[in-house]
Amino acid sequence: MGKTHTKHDAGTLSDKLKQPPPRKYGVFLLNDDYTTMEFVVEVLTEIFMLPQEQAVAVMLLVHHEGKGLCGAYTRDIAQTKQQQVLRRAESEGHPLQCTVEEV
Ligand code: TYC
Repeated sequence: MGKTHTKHDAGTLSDKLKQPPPRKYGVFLLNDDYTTMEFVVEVLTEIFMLPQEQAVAVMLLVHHEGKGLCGAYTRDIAQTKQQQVLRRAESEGHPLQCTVEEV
């Protein structure tokens, strides 16, 4: 490891290849009786960048099963997506809940 690189700093490609792959965190939406289907589809297309058809499929899965995976990311990105969902839901008056867990 070069002198400017710490234990956690995979500076070069060769350093990076020696590191374990980054852990992945899933962002999940939870069902409720009040959030509109339209709003959930909007969240899935605009925050998780799903195509419309896939967004509708995930929304319906959450509606029927109670919980569904929107995407898997590094921890920082997963937590940012969760905050974006919660902030948008609260500002538009929806009780939509969103969780992050290691997958
Ligand atoms: N169950 C909601 C309804 O019938 C729709 C919904 C789907 C809400 C997914 C939240 O994560 C959710 N309006």
